[in-house]
Amino acid sequence: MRRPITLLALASLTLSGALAQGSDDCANAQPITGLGPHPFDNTSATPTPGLSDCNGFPVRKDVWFLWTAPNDARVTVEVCGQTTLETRVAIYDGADCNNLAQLTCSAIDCNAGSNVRFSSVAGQQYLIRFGSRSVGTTGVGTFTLSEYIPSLNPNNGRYYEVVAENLSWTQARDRAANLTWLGQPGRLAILSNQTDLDWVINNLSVGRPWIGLFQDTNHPSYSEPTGGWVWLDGTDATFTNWFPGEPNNNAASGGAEDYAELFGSGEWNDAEENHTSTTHYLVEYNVGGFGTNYCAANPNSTGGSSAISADGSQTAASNDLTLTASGLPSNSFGFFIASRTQGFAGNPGGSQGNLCLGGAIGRFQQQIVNSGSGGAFSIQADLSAFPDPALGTVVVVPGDTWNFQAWHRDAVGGSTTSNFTNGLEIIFQ
Ligand SMILES: [Ca+2]
Ligand SMILES: [Ca+2]
Ligand SMILES: [Ca+2]
Repeated sequence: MRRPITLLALASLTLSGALAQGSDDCANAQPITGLGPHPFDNTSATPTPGLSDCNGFPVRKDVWFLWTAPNDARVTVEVCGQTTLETRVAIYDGADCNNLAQLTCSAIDCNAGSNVRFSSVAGQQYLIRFGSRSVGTTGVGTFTLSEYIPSLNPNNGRYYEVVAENLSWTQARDRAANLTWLGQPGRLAILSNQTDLDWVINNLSVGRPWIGLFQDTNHPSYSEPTGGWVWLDGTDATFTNWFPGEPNNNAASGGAEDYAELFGSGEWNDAEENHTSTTHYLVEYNVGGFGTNYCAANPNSTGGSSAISADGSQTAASNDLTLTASGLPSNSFGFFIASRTQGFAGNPGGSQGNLCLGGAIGRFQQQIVNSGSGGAFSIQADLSAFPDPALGTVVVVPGDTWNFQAWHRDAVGGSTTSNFTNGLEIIFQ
């Protein structure tokens, strides 16, 4: 009589495991593979004791999955339309339940269009911890894993991504720096000219994100509320787009407001570091770009300042260097200049801009270009024939350091003048 009961008990256990749709315990996390929908059921799940690591909140009545990533990608976990349960989802790198390395965690608010997203590496495993947001609720449904592709801004070659996670500015900055896309690290977006800002507002649903702008209280021009605002790349905020009455350094808590958030209108507000209404953060990936910008550009007639960037290859032998100037006034002529030496001269020859090169300055004069309607131009720079005022042309070799800038025409107050981008230093390999 005992034998059938034992078998029945065993069958019941096996059946229960197969239909678990997520394991109650991390140590037995249910293996899943592939993109697409995966069923969950946390109706009989119990809490993981002491694990309130979702920005200070627990993932209640959690069930665990161990997902093996099919490829390198940004991956979105989405539940909206697939369950009535208000969920909270945490993602951990690897399979080690004793040393959980959290990548992200968030409540998913379908009214706000939010989701949870993380970077995956082919063949690596990730723990997905799925549970309820509110006390006393449980549910069933599916969550869907899909590949996410950040949006390319063709004007500047950068990819953008809005992340829905309610973090402090500093937490968001650090999270962004740990994201990767096409091999490039992310950063909170630098919207240092009208062109880049307009593209973001016209092409992305931004929510209410943090951006890469903060007030440096050690800056020589620091003063409240408007002085000392700098971007994460170290450049001063010469172009600004504050909401009327902002910045006001006037937090509801009574504290300082030294961090910038972006409104859907494109306008900015200074906010306190832990501002809870800032529910998203805006990430940019400077894919393909290399070199180091230096020497700030003065604002041009767009209200913003222009910037120079490089892509292609940093290897001299590849002879593949594209120089791009963006944030320019539309339909303006210009050209690129190069020197082995950095320098600084304000308003040279009556220009509105700063010359950031010194020494012998050569001009890629055969390549006069026009910024067109997009306010940007670029050239292929021939590394076998760099301009040199004394020698005519020189060949770029590994170990060479070169500095670049673009000069461009501008029209200010009805008179024709000129301006410069910031500088860019490249060390060739
Ligand atoms: Ca559990
Ligand atoms: Ca302030
Ligand atoms: Ca404010």
